Amino acid sequence: MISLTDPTTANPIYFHDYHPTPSDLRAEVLAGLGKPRKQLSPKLFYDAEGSKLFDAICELPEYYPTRTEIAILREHGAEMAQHLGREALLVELGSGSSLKIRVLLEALQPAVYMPVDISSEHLQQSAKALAATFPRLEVHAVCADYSTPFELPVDNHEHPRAAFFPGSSIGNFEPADAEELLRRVGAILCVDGRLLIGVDLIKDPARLELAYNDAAGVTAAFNMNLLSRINRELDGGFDLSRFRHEAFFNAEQSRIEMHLLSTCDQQVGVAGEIFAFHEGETIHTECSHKYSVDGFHALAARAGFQPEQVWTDPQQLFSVHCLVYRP
Ligand code: AVI
Repeated sequence: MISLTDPTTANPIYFHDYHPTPSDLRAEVLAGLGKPRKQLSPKLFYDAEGSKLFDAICELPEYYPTRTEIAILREHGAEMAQHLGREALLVELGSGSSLKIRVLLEALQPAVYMPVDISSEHLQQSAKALAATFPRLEVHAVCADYSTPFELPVDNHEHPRAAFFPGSSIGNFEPADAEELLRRVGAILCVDGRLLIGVDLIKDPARLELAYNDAAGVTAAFNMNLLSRINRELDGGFDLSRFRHEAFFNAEQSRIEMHLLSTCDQQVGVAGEIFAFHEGETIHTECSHKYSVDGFHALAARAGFQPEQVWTDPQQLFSVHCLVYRP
């Protein structure tokens, strides 16, 4: 553990580096493109350019989840704070949107804030910025991959434990993996710990599809950036004019799927290997699962969580759940 405490701010900031294994881009891409149905993990979207494009997506008029979740947090923050408890130890899985955590920190006033993120730089920056605005807060920034098992660096139980997992990031996991992730979150929270989690709701497919096919083409650029990234980092030969973004709602699986579609028969070299594409073949790049309130409760129950409260917006676009861990 190292201290990042800034002498100009009173509160202590600690940095705990668990040295998460860096993902092997080459191995992941070659394995994904080598599958009979080509597939790449959505984790690969987030290089510097992809992260910028994702921030731009969150501002789009068609992409309702970010704005709607923030409105729910603003409207019901005080009630959420009552559920999570006073003087809590608040773990945030992925230190993503600083606006969401600020709204929650203001309402909750926890004793300890523990952001967990794989990116050391992003984590340290946001921990310092938050510490500066919340001078009573003790901050423990944990550099770890929350999608794999890890333990909290502070192991006392003097504070009620709570976790915050916003943004419907849970939707990017296959339901079985989402269940496994929640089980691990439960192990961190211990019995009676609370999880505040944002989940995008099933709705009119046209509305969903618009959110992933915005008029300005930002989501398309976000998806296509994966090919540019492979070109940049793995000496790839993708001709971007021969692929296009595709996003649609798969009703049977209740998920938006994003693909990169080859518009012709072609061969592409990546890291010294050649991959053949036929016209219309796709690389499946993302699933974004959508849930009903009851459907999500059923998944959470399988992981040992009981529903305590759920808040939605007037149009029922998005939900924020408070779940209690009682396996
Ligand atoms: C990060 N995640 C919850 C977003 C989503 O909606 O599934 C990623 C995204 N993909 C395209 N637009 C946004």
